[in-house]
Amino acid sequence: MLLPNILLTGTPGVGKTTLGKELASRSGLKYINVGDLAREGQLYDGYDEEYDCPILDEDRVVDELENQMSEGGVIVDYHGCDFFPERWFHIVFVLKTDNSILYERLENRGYNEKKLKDNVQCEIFQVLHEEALASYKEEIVHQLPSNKPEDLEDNINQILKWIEQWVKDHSS
Ligand code: DAT
Repeated sequence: MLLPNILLTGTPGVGKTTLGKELASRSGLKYINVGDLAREGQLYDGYDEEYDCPILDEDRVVDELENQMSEGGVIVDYHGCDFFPERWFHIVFVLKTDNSILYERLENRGYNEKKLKDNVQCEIFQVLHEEALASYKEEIVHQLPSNKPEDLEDNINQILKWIEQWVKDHSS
């Protein structure tokens, strides 16, 4: 059976991992967290002193994922989306969280003041939405609210329906 590939993107803390894992368990699609994949494979290219984090080696990440992506049925989670091949994804969801809620979530993660401010600004300026629109066809990019548990439930149900329809449309 042919299955679609889904990209979940958005500022850190908006709920990509929470949605991705739940969606995978309910749909049977495979969940891949690019941050975890990079950590496990040490797919890094240097270190960013300002943000105190390793720099992703985007080419190696793409190489690592290529085979699975061409098979289909993968949910990818990452707070960036401009370096993935456009052809990989059948749909792109950009999660959105209100500033005050996001601030609290990132504070709970123990982010320092600069990282907190930069990430909340990233959300205010809709950086990931712009990046998604610049990288994929407008008609496959959708924003999803991600503030409260009911949003999570709604998003899961909406995406499950979309997957079901996609599978129907692509079975012959
Ligand atoms: P991300 O993967 O985008 O960094 P996450 O899934 O780790 O985000 O979620 C960050 C925190 O927010 C985590 O404590 C779970 C919580 N959260 C996620 N989605 C939520 C929602 N719809 N309602 C309430 N809390 C949510």
